[in-house]
Amino acid sequence: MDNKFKNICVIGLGYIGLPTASLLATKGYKVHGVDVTPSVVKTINDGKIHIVEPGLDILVKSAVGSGNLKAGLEPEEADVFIIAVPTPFIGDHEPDLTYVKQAAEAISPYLKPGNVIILESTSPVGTTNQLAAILEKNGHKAGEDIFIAYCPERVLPGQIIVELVQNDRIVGGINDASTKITAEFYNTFVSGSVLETTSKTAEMVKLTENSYRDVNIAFANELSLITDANDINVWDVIRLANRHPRVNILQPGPGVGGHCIAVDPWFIVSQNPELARIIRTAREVNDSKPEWVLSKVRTYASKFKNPVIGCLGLAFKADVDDLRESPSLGIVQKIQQENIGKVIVCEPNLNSHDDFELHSLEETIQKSDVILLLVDHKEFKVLTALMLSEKLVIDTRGAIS
Ligand code: SAJ
Repeated sequence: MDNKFKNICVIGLGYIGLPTASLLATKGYKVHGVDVTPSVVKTINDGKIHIVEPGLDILVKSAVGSGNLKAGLEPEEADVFIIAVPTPFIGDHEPDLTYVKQAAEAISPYLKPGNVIILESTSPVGTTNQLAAILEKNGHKAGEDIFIAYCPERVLPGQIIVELVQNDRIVGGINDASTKITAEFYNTFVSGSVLETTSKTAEMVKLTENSYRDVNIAFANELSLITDANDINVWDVIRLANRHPRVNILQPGPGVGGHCIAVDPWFIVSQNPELARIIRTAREVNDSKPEWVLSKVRTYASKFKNPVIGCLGLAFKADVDDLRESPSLGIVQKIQQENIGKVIVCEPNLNSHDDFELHSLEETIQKSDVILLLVDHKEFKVLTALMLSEKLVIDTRGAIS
């Protein structure tokens, strides 16, 4: 490879770090991946994966097989350091930057002049400057000897491998020199455009993208409550309204899940509590949707002496096995806890679940009085109202034709 970046150290081998590390390894970089969990390190060094994402198994196998990707518990010297660690919230939706700070301390002893340090984790505005401050405190000249930038990950779970290469990237350095050198690095493996800005703007862009989606889903979810109260089919309303050239409403569901859209808008709210009124309300609207679904289940179940409730889907969205922050899982757990009825679960993307025995679609339908469709997995899209004419149906996703 005739570019100045040769060795890459990726901190955090989760949903973003592992695909990124493997992709870079297959592009010819020597990649050292770091994770705090020994079993994750071992799995990857065996050429296997600990998370499910289409195409990732093949990518990791070939990256490890080529000798270009190896994993370890400690960082190593490199030309580029990529930090892709979790940034959850704690308490009253306050961002928790512990893992970013730990990563900064962990790489500090390995940094040399000319190194590029990139933060990809979704972060509150100002985090990249905090990262630079930690490295400064440890004796590095940020922006002069070492270059520091924020480049948010923007990939959609389920399409990570394709979007890692094709998506446009936003690069915001702590100074111009940092922006330029980081953009140069991304241009070596990204086919989309690499757009340059400041670190604070790049941080805000990432939070804006996910908040925009959350607000738009909240609009659809609120609409679903209003139409239901007025005995109007929300899916018809949205389909027909979307035929207007300047209207594009998203789809209602049982709530918003995953580790991104349900989390990131709070970073804006927590930094701007007085100003972020729509963003906060959208979070509240989306977070209250599972309770609305549960009230429907209670009403329908009350029509039977010993109700059996067939729950279709546990994942946070269609065609993935990811249960993190899943409103569907939360709803099914509540039905069970409240003893609203006997629960039968079908989740075609999982082989097993600790709390629930999993059943086939046919068995779930056959044994249930109430059918609660929670996720629009492709396996459920074959269902029609006619097939379920003897059941009471709650279709939170409009998947049943
Ligand atoms: N959802 C709806 N109705 C919709 C669309 C989504 O109820 O019309 C729900 C889904 O069922 C799910 C949640 O929203 O519970 C989030 O799903 P998603 O597919 O909208 O997004 P994620 O969380 O899988 O990925 C998002 C993406 N961000 C945007 O589309 C702006 C992705 O590009 C980001 O990289 C990712 O967050 C992230 O890591 O931040």
